[in-house]
Amino acid sequence: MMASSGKKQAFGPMAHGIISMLGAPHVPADQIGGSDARLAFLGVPYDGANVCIGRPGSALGPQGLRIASQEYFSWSFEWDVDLREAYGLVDCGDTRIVVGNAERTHQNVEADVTKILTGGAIPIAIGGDHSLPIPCARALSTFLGEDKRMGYLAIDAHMDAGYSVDGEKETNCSGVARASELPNVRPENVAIVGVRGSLNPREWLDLIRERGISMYPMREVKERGVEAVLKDALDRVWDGTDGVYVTWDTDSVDAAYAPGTTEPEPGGLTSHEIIDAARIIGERGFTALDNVELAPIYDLSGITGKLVWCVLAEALYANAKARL
Ligand SMILES: [Mn+2]
Repeated sequence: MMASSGKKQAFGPMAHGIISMLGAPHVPADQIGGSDARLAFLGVPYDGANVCIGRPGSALGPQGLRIASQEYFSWSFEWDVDLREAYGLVDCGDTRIVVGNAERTHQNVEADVTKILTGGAIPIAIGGDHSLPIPCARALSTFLGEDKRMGYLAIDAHMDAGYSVDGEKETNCSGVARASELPNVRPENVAIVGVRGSLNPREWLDLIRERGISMYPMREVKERGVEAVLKDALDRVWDGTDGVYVTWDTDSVDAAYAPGTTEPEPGGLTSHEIIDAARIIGERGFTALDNVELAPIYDLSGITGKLVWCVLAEALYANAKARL
């Protein structure tokens, strides 16, 4: 449809057909290689590795984010970038979940993320609980190869440095522990931003200190500002590395701005700050990205889903402007 100016009209029906991320076409992960996609969303509706916290619900995260994304257009006046045009955006749908088995579910995630990477697209994985970066970072590590180096940035209220929980190693609080064990990840290229509160047991801090991982607690973010801290953290994860995995836990945001998460924590980033952080990360670049622990069942006004979409979109707009 043409607008009166003669240009293609953007204000058409926003949501129609099958609900996908931003209404993007559905392209299965194994067909990314034959498509023009440069960025692919992958849903992982799984919260079965949730061992550290009391509330389920993040399995509905991908569905919730797809619905929230329907509220937005793909073009932003602030960036003059159209996400669907810039990235040939697609939605791979959801990874096949193996009920009751985190390892086999993670194998499926790893296979799908590997297909997206080898197909030439940036994977954006949507959880699901915070075990999600374990298979995703493993896929990126293997994709880069042992002769290349990889950085890992976590934005999270929690250190997630649990070596194991009751013998389980692929849990929602082990992401940083597993990432820092990957063969081409050096601990000095691992950084965590936004940690706060006493849901962080002593042994997690011990592991972080023993391995030499950088942590920027929320108190430091408040004192120095999100821009200064993010720039330091990005300098570390990009120092001598060939790719960076970014994992973003919704609970890094203050509970007042992001109630729709499994473990809402007070005293976190404001919505302004997390959007700024996304812009800074997008400008510096990322090789793969996730969002985890969005739990629509606690998101009574739908604001958390909208925030998660806006933050991801900001990172993608900034990345497109800087390098596409
Ligand atoms: Mn967390």
